[in-house]
Amino acid sequence: MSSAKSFDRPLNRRRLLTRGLQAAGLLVLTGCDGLTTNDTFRGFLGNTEKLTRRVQRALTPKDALAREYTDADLSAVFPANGNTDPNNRAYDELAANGFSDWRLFVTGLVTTPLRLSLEELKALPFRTQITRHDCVEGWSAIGKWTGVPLRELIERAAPMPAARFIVCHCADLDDDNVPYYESIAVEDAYHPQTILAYELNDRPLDVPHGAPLRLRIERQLGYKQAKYLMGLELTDSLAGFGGGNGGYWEDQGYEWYAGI
Ligand SMILES: Nc1nc2c(c(=O)[nH]1)N[C@H]1C(S)=C(S)[C@@H](COP(=O)(O)O)O[C@H]1N2
Ligand SMILES: [Mo]
Repeated sequence: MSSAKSFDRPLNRRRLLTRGLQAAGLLVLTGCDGLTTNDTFRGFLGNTEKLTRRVQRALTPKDALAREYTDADLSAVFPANGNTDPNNRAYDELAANGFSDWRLFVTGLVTTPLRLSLEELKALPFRTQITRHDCVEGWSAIGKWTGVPLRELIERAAPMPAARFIVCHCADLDDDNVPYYESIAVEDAYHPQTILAYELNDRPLDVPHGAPLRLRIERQLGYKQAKYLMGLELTDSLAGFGGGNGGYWEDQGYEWYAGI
């Protein structure tokens, strides 16, 4: 990612689109039956099922699902972006052992802190989802992700009432040795498509794509999809982490929520 300029336009366009869809949903909610029989309007929505989905999105935007695709839609190549090797000796040692000594820590404002091996994570319920990744640099790719729903871990850790954010601590450092980190709202951990992925396209996650574990939070932009996870920390404030804006790119001016 070179400059903030390059992503201003796509973001604004996305916001406009979202507003348009919400407006469409709200229009239907006003109960104007005439609209649903109007051919032009119908054509725009496609069919009743889509109509229902859009109404739901307007009603409960927090629960709306990102679109899911099929195997036939998978991108031939899923690019690796940002840091593609953590540049960190401790990580290299873990990778050399096939991550058998790696542990994911869940700490902070939780009743039961967790320390989980990859094997333990793989023994938990899992979800597979084929979704589109959108990077603000202007590329997208469709990939199949398998991993443990973050909800499974957060429920086990039992957040304290004060917990508002989950900070993702990553293993990688940039060329100036600044660590990558990200954060999400605790409530977004309960979204069904928020998973900690250990497979991409039916294969164990490789180093360029974030081995051994990375976040997938499908209704948010590429930079929220934290790779090289080492720990999750629940907190009531983002002020004490990095530059205090909730993430590596956020500290350089990017938007925190980054919704698509
Ligand atoms: N730890 C870490 N996570 C990261 C990054 C990174 O540099 N380090 N880059 C982000 C960006 S900008 C994008 S677009 C995606 C790229 O994921 P990919 O390499 O699997 O395509 O990871 C995101 N998560
Ligand atoms: Mo990105």
